[in-house]
Amino acid sequence: MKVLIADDDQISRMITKAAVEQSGHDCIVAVDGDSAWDLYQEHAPAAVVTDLMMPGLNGLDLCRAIREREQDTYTYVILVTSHGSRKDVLAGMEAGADDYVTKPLDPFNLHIRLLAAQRITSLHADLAKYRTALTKQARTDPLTKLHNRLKLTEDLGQLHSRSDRYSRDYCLAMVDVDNFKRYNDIYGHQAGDAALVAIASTLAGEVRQSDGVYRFGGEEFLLVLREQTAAGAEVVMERVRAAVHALQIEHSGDPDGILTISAGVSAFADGHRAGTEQLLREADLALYAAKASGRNRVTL
Ligand code: GH3
Ligand code: MG
Ligand code: MG
Ligand code: MG
Repeated sequence: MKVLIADDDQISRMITKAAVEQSGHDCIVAVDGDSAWDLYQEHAPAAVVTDLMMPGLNGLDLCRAIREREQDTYTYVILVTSHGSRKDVLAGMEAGADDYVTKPLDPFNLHIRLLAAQRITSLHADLAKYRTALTKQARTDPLTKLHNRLKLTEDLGQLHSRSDRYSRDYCLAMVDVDNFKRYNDIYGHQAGDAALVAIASTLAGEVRQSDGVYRFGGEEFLLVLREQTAAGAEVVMERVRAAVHALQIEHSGDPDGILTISAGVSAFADGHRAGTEQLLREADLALYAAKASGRNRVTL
């Protein structure tokens, strides 16, 4: 572990440093609370062993500052108290310390506490990893591996407020697979799933890295095209439509004999700075028009 030691007394510092190193950990040493706080922010140590009484920022202040700042990582804090009075210990634990040792420091005593520190910080690290994975999983569609609707809501909210504030354009394209119910009926649900996966990766491959492709529902996808005018979005979506057609997925239940998509586009632009709900509705209406006028096409 990386261990930060904070003590204003030189002899105590040396004793603590020797004990921490003897326990097999790397040391960063601070001569007072303020420099400890600077070093903490710079090095993100796994554990802190701090003196209680220091000029400037004292051990309690340091504890509070650490607890206020930390988010995904956990820092294990051990207080070193001079007299071990109950009042000091209580104040320290209340300020966020995990444990304490008393001076004169017994290296063995510190060693076993650092073992606990290691276990706790590694548990926290596992937890953070788990949380990150879950957050990602909750926003991913398991079939297509595209982002799902939850992620869309979050991303679109962000993009919208930024675009609104800085007067930027963006477009939405609602995509729906044509005659897909019949496709499932003819080729089976598994083939239907495979077709959705192929279409999803084609959609993702045809737009910019900065654009977003989301599975909106069953066989519906939503594309978020950043920095794009309606005319530009129409060109992009026409290319996307052609790319799906070019997959040449056979569909005997379709008039062309090929599995195709239709798309409806709406734009957030000067003169039309509608809210996200409204833009989604508009894209959906445009999609409906694309379906009504024959499918395998893009409508604004
Ligand atoms: P339209 O051209 O008007 O869109 O006709 P459609 O048949 O595609 O429209 P409809 O909404 O009637 O049917 C959608 C079909 O999509 C029905 C449903 O079984 C299928 N579907 C939705 N999600 C999935 C999925 O995850 N896997 C498979 N295989 N099929 C799905
Ligand atoms: Mg001191
Ligand atoms: Mg549909
Ligand atoms: Mg459909």
